[in-house]
Amino acid sequence: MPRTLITSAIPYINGIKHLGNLVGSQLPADLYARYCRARGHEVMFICATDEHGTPAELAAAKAGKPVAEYCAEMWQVQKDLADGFRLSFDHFGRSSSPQNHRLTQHFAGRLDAAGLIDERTSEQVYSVADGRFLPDRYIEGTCPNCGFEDARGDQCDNCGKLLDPTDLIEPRSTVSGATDLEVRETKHLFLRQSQLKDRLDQWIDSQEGWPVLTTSIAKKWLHDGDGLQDRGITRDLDWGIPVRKGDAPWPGMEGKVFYVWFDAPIEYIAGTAEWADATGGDWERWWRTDKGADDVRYVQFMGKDNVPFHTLSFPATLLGSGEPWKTVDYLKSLNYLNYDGGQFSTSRGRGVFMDQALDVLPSDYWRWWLLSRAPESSDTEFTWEAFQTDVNKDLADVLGNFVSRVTKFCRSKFGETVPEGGTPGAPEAALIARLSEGLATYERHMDAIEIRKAAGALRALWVAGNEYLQDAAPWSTFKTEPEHAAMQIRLALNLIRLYAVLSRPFIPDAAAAMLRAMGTEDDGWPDDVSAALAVLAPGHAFEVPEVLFSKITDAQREEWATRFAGKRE
Ligand code: B3M
Ligand code: ZN
Repeated sequence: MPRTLITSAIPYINGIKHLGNLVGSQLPADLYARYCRARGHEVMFICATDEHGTPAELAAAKAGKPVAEYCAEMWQVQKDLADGFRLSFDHFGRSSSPQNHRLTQHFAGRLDAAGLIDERTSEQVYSVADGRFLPDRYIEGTCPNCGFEDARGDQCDNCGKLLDPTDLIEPRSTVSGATDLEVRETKHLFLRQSQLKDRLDQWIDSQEGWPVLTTSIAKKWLHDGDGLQDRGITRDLDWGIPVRKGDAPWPGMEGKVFYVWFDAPIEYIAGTAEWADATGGDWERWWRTDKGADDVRYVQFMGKDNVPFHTLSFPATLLGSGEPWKTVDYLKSLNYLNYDGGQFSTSRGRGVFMDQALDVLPSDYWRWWLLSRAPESSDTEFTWEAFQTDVNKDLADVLGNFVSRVTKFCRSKFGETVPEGGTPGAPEAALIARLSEGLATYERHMDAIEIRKAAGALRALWVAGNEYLQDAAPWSTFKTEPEHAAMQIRLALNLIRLYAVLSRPFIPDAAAAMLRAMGTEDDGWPDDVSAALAVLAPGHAFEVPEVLFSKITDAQREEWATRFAGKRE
């Protein structure tokens, strides 16, 4: 049985994600996990919340809650939304878990033992009033590049320039607004990535068939400018994983924590350990090549902005440890989804957020649209017009209508059981040939994680059934040759079951409703289309399902476009 480990980039804890975030990693990862399970793989699918760093601390402060309490609450909110979108994680973990503390400290200790960690003294802004250093977003001021007055310590949101807190003009603390700031010396740990440059370069070259988007980003970081930079992996913050060398304290590093991007990817491993602790499973056989993970295929999903961390920093941690950790085999990175002529914006509340989406329509509508239009080769755009058109055409007119016509016609002429009668002829043979070829295409695209192409191939299978039904026209054959009409309908009812099986990774709720209506639990992936179309035998009872997909009206479209254009509370 093939074994597939799948991870999705772990969303930051501070707030509800929008649909652009969802389609950037979690949703495509879920599609692939569901597909692999359907094909009989043993799958481990891990996601989690990314809980450390200044965004978490600041969001908690804004909510007026202790950061641990804020994170626990937001984890539950994100978990419920993931369930709402039917994201089928084997475990949805937390980067603040004890397992991640232990593993992160373990890796730091190993890297240090391998001579890959330097202690360096650097100058940082210290707030006398707050009694603390002000890293990253704890400090704001005027951008030296464009003059924007609310630039953050790590980046200017106006011109995009990456900044160091000491670059800011007229800096102030975002904790208290204090301006009596000093520059003080502080010691931090640096991961000597420059030492690992050749190993990383070779490791990337040894990967087969990685998407160009992925390798070109990694190579740029390895070779452009001064090449791969050493990276600070600690911060002067309270909330985070305390700096330790494995089980031992780290002299001089008391009161400091690891940088969020150091511990976040380690949570993929720790999340699997959380799963093991909760279920009695064995996580090492997924992650240690000396303990059975050598036959695992590991696939990661993420937005393109996360690629450098997954092609360089995280592999540097794993390879640098000198231990036999499993590294990624295939990395699927996605571009951005824009919203109606601009960007989704969390800070301005622009676009549709996961909770709002589920208030408006069930998850399958969103899953289908987002996946069938996934931003793979370039950025794509969500528009309400495109959403309405695709949902109405693909889901309501093509798939939904097929199911409803076939089941209703059968009920009215033959009753709610699969009818007996007639032998298939040339049109049925032609349909089976077309479906067989289409199925092979669908599998090829799913295997390659070409999401839009896979959606197109699935849609083509739905269309083939509709065209067959249109040509076969059992409603007219019934008048002269009821036996023949019975055969046509028997085939079409079986096709509903087959569509449920094949469509399930995209639209799991509709697929489940179709299987229920067909009165079967046989959801085995087809080896052979002919055999799959004979599963429901004459006499097998079925029911006419509720409407699977309703059309989106113009009035709804207009109302939603207005509602989501503006400011979210
Ligand atoms: N939380 C950024 C993001 O959500 C970051 C990903 C971490 S993956 C280890 O896009
Ligand atoms: Zn600027």
